[in-house]
This record gives sequence, structure tokens and C-alpha cells, in this order.
Amino acid sequence: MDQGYKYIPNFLTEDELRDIERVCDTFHSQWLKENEEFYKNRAINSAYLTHSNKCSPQDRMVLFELIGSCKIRDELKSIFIKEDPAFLNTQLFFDPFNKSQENYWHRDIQYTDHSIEEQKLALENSVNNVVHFRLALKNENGIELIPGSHARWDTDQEFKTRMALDGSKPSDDLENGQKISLNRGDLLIFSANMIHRGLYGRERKALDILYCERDREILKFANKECMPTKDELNSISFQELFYLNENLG
Ligand SMILES: O=C(O)CCC(=O)C(=O)O
Repeated sequence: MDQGYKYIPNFLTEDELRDIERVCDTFHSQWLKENEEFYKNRAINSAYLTHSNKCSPQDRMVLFELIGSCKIRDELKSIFIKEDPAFLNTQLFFDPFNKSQENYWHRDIQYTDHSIEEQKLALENSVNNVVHFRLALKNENGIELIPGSHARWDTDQEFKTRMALDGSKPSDDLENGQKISLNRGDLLIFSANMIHRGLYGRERKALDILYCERDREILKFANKECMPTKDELNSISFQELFYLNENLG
């Protein structure tokens, strides 16, 4: 992860994917019914797939077993070395309804209440570390990212583009962008701090699991209703991921 990302082809087998995809499809059909206007206007993702009001107990367990699986634990342990990791949230990414809707370069941290100075400090000190684990459920164009940008501030061009300044648009091409397309079952791990954008166009269906360090400032964005109950926790391999979250609001 020196460059802020890691691509793992064939992370899950067809057998492992089947149930996960079924759960995501069930969630998505219901979400579409409840969010038709949002979907038609601009949505590119839904979130909170494990919410107890949105997912049956059986389906939640399918997702929790993946989120807290040994395979994922091994990856998390190699990323979060100083701090223990925690589960933050899930998101499901799809193509925009409006096929001419453009994508946008960003760092996730720009949507928090951090000032520009605080964002710079966070990057320099490698804090506010959130990572996306993107699991492709279909072959897709994937993500374009700027390698190494998780650990440094923007160039002038990058800043103007992602902030839409001086006539730049957030969808403008950037130098050094690296496109990583994904096949069904592939996993892309990337730092949410890096400059990145989604690549639309092949009716994608990707499950993102977000993990962070055990930092209350980040975990305040976690939703308690999306966490396993004490009983459910017993059948999850990497239970420590959820311990701290249990006490959140
Ligand atoms: O895939 C996308 O459309 C954007 C993904 C993204 O920006 C993110 O996961 O933070």
C-alpha cells in the first residue's frame, strides 16, 4: 500500500460471491423503490447495507461474515499497523441513471468538516485513515486514482480540478491518473484520502466495505444499527472489528 492502493484479482470465488450478490441485489431492489427520485437525479451509490431495518438477519450475517472474514483480516492487519482497524460502513456503487452524468475527482476527506489546513495535516501525518475495500460483483471499468496522493497534498492542477476552480471541472482528466479495471470477484483496496474517481459505463455493481482506524472522530460516522448484535458477533471470525463500534450512537 506504499502507493495507497492494492489490487487483488480473484479475491473471491464464484461460490463465495453467489450469496453476497444475492444479498446486495435484494437490498438494491428495495433501495431503488424507496429512492427513485434520488436515483434518477444523481445517485451513484447507496449505503448502510447491514442496517437492521433494511436487511434480514440472515442476509446481514452473509455480509458480516465477509466483512469480518479471515481473508479480509489478513489484508487489514497489513494496512493498519499502528492502530487496530474498525468496520465503518458499506456502500453499493452502480452507474448513474443519466448516462451523461460525469464522474468527479475527489478525496473523501473533502466531504468532512475538516478545513483545508486540517486536511493537509491529516495527509502529512497519515491520520483519518479510511480504506475502501471494493469488491466487484460485475466486470467494470473500476477506479482511476493518483498513485501516492494519499500521502501528499495536491498539485495546482489537481486542486483546481477537484475543487472546480478557474474553469476546471472535477471530471477533467488529470496527469498521472491510473485506471484499474476490475473483474467480478476482484478486490481493490484504496485509501479514501487519495485523489480518485469512479469510472462508469458497464452497469457496474460493486460492494465497498469501509474500514478505518479506531478513531472516535471517524467512527462518529458509523451507525450502530449497521453493527452485529452480541449474538451475531459470536459467529464472525474477526470480531474485534466491531467491538468499539458497539458503543457508538
Ligand atoms: O466509484 C465511484 O463512483 C466513486 C467511488 C468513490 O469515490 C469512493 O468510493 O469514495
